[in-house]
Amino acid sequence: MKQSPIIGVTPLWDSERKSLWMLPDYLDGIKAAGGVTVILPIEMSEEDADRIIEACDGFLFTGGQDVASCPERDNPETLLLSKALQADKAILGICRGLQFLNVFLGGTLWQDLPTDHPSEIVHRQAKPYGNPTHKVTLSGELRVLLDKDILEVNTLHHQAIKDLANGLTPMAVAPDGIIEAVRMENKRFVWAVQWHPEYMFTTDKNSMKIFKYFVNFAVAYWKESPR
Ligand SMILES: [Mn+2]
Repeated sequence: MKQSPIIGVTPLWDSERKSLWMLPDYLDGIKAAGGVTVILPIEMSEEDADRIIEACDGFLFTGGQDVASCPERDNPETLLLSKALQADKAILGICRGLQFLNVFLGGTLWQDLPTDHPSEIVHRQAKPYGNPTHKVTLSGELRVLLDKDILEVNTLHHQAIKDLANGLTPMAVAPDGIIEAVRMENKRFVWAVQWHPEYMFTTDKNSMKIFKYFVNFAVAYWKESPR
């Protein structure tokens, strides 16, 4: 029987309908990399969160609302992230997921790039979202994983890291200085990217490599404590 790690995915929140939702691309990326996905709840007690942390081998923190603007997401994600970090589970953040990790650890954000950090680089591209539109310069483990210095990425954000939190190391920087990927020191796998590999993995092998690397770390956790 094939056994795959379980990746808990933070749901998106529709504030008009008061409803959870999900973009299937996130789930598809994890699935293609060999993980089983579970969409997490919005409301949970501390005990619920402990049980969820036990049950999942890794966590994907998805994109969406500005950090600190959506308590429906900020509250459960704060609880989950603190417990997932404590348990040293595999964590991948995408877009808001990167910004959330930075703020959680004490960093700050540019609230609106066109207003607060204007540059030549357009960080909020038009469709199709699978097309890369700006470059990032890679460093550290991400550079090693992808075996290249420059990566072309898509970009769908208007906020970005301003002051990097202590404990985070940059792994990709845009030409205007915006940090677009980080990893957390002293953890087995806590990575986050500002771009959207879930829109690119079907055509871009670099995006697939990031999902696979994440899922492979989750496999290691699952093997340590099989259910
Ligand atoms: Mn960007």
